[in-house]
Amino acid sequence: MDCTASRSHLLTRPRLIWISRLVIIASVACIGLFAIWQFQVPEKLQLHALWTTQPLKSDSTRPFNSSLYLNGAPTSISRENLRPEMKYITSWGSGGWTNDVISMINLLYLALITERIPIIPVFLPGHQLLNSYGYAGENPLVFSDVFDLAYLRDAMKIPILEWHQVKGQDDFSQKESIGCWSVWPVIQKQDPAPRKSFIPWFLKLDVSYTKAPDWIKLKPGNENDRVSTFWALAALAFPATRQASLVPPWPSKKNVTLPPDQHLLCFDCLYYLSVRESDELELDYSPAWRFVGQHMRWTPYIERMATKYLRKAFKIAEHDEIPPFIAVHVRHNDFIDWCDEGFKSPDDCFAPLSTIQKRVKQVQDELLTAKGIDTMHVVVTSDEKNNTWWEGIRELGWVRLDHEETKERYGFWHPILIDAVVQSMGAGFVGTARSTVSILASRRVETWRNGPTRMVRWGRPGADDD
Ligand SMILES: Nc1nc2c(ncn2[C@@H]2O[C@H](COP(=O)(O)OP(=O)(O)OP(=O)(O)O)[C@@H](O)[C@H]2O)c(=O)[nH]1
Ligand SMILES: *[C@@H]1O[C@H](CO)[C@@H](O)[C@H](O)[C@H]1NC(C)=O
Ligand SMILES: *[C@@H]1O[C@H](CO)[C@@H](O)[C@H](O)[C@H]1NC(C)=O
Ligand SMILES: *[C@@H]1O[C@H](CO)[C@@H](O)[C@H](O)[C@H]1NC(C)=O
Repeated sequence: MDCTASRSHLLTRPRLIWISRLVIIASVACIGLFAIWQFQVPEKLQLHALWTTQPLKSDSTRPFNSSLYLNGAPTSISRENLRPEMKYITSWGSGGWTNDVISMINLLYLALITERIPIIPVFLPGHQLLNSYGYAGENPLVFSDVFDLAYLRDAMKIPILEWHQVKGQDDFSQKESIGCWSVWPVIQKQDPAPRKSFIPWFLKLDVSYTKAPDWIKLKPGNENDRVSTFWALAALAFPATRQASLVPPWPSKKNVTLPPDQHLLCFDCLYYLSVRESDELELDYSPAWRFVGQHMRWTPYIERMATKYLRKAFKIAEHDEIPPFIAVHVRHNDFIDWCDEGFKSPDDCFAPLSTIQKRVKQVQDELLTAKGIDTMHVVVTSDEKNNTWWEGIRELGWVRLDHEETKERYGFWHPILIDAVVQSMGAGFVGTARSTVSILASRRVETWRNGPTRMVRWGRPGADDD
């Protein structure tokens, strides 16, 4: 109805007052409802009041219009969809899930400092998992199903695209050739070829790589350190340094040779990146963590799922509050390859439960002293399959999540996704030194919960003794 109709007839003075009152009451109610709604996003999860470090208020209600940064809907060839006046950057994952999450953190930070629009690919199972899990294109995990992309865009104040918005991933999408930089053969010497990844295959990209210059390395000539610096790679995004660094490209699978693309800048591997020292993500000043990683909040979907698993583990009814707890991550299996010489058996190499218990106690004491919070509840997540070991966990009165049917019911990725979210919900955290899973979990607990953390050292008997 047109609001101006019959105006003079309706608006006598007392009516006007009534209407303005109604309008005020309605607005107050709306604002109230909005405030409650805003507040209820975290409340809905029934997290304990301890978790005060809430995310900044997201403007996620405003839909992101990807066509502002693309020509339109996904096209069969990506360059048809890229806008000529804008610049883009992308890269591929090629490791386990956590490694690939770190690569995406690095991609986003590189996008920030080069002022390019990042295009994020899906996560695919890594090479090492291929034999046990069938073919690589199975189970692609979309970044925005796990990470709240609207929140991340707001926090980073940059547009962020995903590949499925750029290029169709159906049978009609075409294989296209593109030139990318290759970092991998520069930062290590065992493998002289570009880093292998299933992502170009998944995206139907036929890549011709150009070997990046030697000066990208943080420690030139040091073969034991694979790190290159953010700004070395960023420099290659600009015309003069790029031009000065060009060498003949390797031919692609389709035997096409192309120099590194300037419109859509791409790298084979962005896992090993720092600004000033190796293993920087663990350190307080890490810009990749501060400008990107800390803003990669979970989607409500995956957070709800983790909460459901926690409730079941603690035997808590659906709407009851989850008590504050200590999250523990114990990494075993292939870490046996990294044990000290002469201690390559699990019992010699990995920390015994008594050591983990000691660290848990320290975190509990710290929480009690600093915040007056009693955290008798302990949740253990691990890649360990040995039931005798888990029996030891149970005897300590600690709980585990029931992943008996997780993969079958929800899919390939869900055990580690749910475990990572649960780890990040701890009031405090105890992890395994040198595990990227533990490193990200401890950064999340420190940043999001202001919680104490410890890393248990391992490699030989007594490795964690002070
Ligand atoms: N469900 C589950 N899986 C785990 C856990 N810890 C490790 N894993 C598995 O082991 C894989 C380790 O691969 P990444 O995530 O890339 O980590 P990594 O660098 O190989 O090993 P880390 O240094 O521990 O991270 C994970 O992706 C999981 O599949 C855990 O606590 N729960
Ligand atoms: C998105 O942006 C495009 C291009 O500016 C515009 O035509 C379109 O109407 C916008 N869509 C929405 C839903 O705002
Ligand atoms: C690839 O292309 C080059 C140059 O066009 C040609 O000399 C070479 O024979 C081709 N190689 C293959 C395997 O087709
Ligand atoms: C299983 O774990 C127990 C307790 O940690 C250990 O003693 C045993 O050797 C392990 N068994 C295997 C097959 O690794």
